[in-house]
Amino acid sequence: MLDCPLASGLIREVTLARKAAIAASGTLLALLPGAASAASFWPVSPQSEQASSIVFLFWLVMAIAAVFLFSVLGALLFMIVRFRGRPGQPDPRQRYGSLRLEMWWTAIPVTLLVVVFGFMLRELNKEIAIAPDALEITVIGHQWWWEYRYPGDVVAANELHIPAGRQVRLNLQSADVVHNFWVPDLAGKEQTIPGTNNVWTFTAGKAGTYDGACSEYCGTQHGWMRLTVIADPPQAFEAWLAAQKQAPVTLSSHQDALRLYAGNACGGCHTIQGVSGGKAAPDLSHIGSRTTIGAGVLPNTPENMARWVQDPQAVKPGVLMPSFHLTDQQAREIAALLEDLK
Ligand code: HEC
Ligand SMILES: [Cu+2]
Repeated sequence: MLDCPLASGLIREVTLARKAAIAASGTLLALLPGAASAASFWPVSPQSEQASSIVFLFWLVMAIAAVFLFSVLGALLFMIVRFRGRPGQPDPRQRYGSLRLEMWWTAIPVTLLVVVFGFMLRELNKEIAIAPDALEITVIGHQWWWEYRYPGDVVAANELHIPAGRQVRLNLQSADVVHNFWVPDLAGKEQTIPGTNNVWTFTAGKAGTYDGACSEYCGTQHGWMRLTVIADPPQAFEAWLAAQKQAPVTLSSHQDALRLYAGNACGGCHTIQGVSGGKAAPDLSHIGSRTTIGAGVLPNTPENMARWVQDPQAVKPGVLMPSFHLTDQQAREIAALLEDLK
């Protein structure tokens, strides 16, 4: 039988399919720890009223869908077994159209949609209500990082500090292409569109750190356009804001680094308060106090800072910052300066 080309071909196919299935399940297992560590992207762990609204709607629709899924599958299974063809049986009576049935299966979905729409309107109204004491922050999406502008000329990047328990009113804008601001535990997604101001509000229920990301493809490094929201207790937030207004004090001990900073025209793109006023790139006045570099691509350590400054194109290919081919020594000096800017 194995001489038959069709049969041996089939056996080969089946063996291949089995191997592929085993490989695929292995990959899935390997992915599991990764899936677990991405827990904060699980949409069902809301930490704000707004995210709770979304989760409520999510479960409502899931529940309705589950009821229908199981009743349709159950009915199908029943029919398959109960009315299966038996030997010698004639064809069953055929039916063409039934006005009564068609009315039912139009009326039920319409009612369901109206009910879901009603709930959605209720939640939406909560979502867009702006509290009188809301803190207004302008969020500007850039390829591939986030700029935040607070009242009182405070500018920060990538890590958004907010006061816990107080509503924030974000003005979402873009410097280049469409991006999408998304922090799953705190709110739904909202776009940043060039030339448009999209208002977005949420209130972090409790202090904590919440992961987010750009969720609309915006160019090669879209995947490294992460963001973090840090909800501080109100007093800690005020202290943070006050500290941001202070120009860095340790500049004088980094004269060589400042010369390199000027010589490589870093200040044409970057701001360091009291040194340069570039607007095209993240404000570096307090870069030393951020936890990551390059919108999440590297943890902020002195070694990583030197790596970034020396060759950002190697760390985040395509990034809109040129590599300056600095020597190791030069990169370390600039990194020491930057790490000191708390
Ligand atoms: C042509 C404009 C430009 C110049 C010149 C430039 N950069 Fe940048 N830089 C950028 C951009 C854009 C980013 C944001 C990259 C990203 O995250 O996608 C950046 C990011 C950075 C970051 C990380 C900031 C953060 O918040 O994570 C550091 C540090 C940095 N640059 C230092 C320097 C230094 C030091 C120089 C000079 C040697 C320099 N840059 C020159 C455009 C520039
Ligand atoms: Cu983006």
